[in-house]
Amino acid sequence: MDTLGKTITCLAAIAWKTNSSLSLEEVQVEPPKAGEVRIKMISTGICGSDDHAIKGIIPLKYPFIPGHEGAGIVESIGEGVSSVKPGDKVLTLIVPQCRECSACLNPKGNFCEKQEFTCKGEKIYHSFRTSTFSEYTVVPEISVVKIDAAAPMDKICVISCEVPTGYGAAVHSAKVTPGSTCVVFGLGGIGSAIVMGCKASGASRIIGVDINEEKFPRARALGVTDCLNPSNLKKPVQEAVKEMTGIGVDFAFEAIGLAETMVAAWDSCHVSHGVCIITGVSPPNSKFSLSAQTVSTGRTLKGVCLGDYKTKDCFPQLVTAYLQNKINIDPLITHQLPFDQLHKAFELYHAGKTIRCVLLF
Ligand code: PAD
Ligand code: ZN
Repeated sequence: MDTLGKTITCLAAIAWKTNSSLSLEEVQVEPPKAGEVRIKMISTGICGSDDHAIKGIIPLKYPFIPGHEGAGIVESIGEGVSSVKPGDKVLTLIVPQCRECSACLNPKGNFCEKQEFTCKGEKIYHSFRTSTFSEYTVVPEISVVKIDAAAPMDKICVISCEVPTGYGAAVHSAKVTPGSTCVVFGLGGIGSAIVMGCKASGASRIIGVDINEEKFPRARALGVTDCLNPSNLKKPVQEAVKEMTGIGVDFAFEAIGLAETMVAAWDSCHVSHGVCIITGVSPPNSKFSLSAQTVSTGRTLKGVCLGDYKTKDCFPQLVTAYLQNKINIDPLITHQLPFDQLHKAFELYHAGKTIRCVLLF
């Protein structure tokens, strides 16, 4: 391979400062060092977390190359890398799996402690050490996983974030039960995947909440039985949900990232056994308070990252489940655009037109 051992000059999207529009630039991608993997990206999704990072809601050090929901092919590997080889199809992992830290060794949860690494003495956060908005990227071996060679690379990137986060929150974290009632706050990429998981688990009623009614038809097609737009209600949305279900839902999910909708999700839960799952990511200084009395009656509040899946162990299994027609990721991807049309893709995202727009390299 003629790129082997050489620095590659390629196109990447750079966030230079908070809230500025991304700038497509030529960057130099060095060969992988020991323990690193260089990937030729094939596809990457635009996730709400990328938008949060660009806006500074998830604080990262500027300038950085955003993107984490990526699928690609290994171009070359550094010394000591054994789990992937050049030519392998891979997904990038926004949460790595080192298999050594206390989080990885515990059967519950997945929030690996090796989230950060240093570069030239500065701390770089792992979310964007995946940096998939680039034709080539270099990631640590713990942040990449080999997948089935039959995977369709123009779509499979959503199994690197949207599918495990949403579908996994419902089927793996909450373990939604047949015949149960659910409410999903936010019907974007993650919320849509949650709806899919609730439906697959046999929920009898799925209430979808969003301020953008353009999201409702697709949400209904995925399994939402009732749509609520809080802006059109004369009462707080949680009261509407309680009235619709008698005493509250069995499972509530928040997929927006706002303190007020997290509280609304909690208040929508059945007073005795309701489970409230938070997947939305909020700014670091954001806080919410719950009525203390509502806590002692038995409800559960749980934050969930990537559906609690151990990423390296489980993402290849999700890919296989898709290839075996056990999960259908296709309705979660509404747009596909060439990478150099990134700005158009973000316009569509900000206009609320997309569930997931996948960029193709
Ligand atoms: P998205 O922008 O596709 O969806 C957000 C949805 O929320 C949109 O449909 C909005 O219209 C809707 N919305 C916005 N404000 C309100 C409101 N006040 N009331 C009701 N609806 C509203 O983003 P996404 O689905 O990609 O991501 C959603 C969140 O999940 C975001 O906070 C992201 O950072 C987080 C996330 N978490 C994980 C994880 O593992 N925990 C992974 C990936 C994304
Ligand atoms: Zn994501």
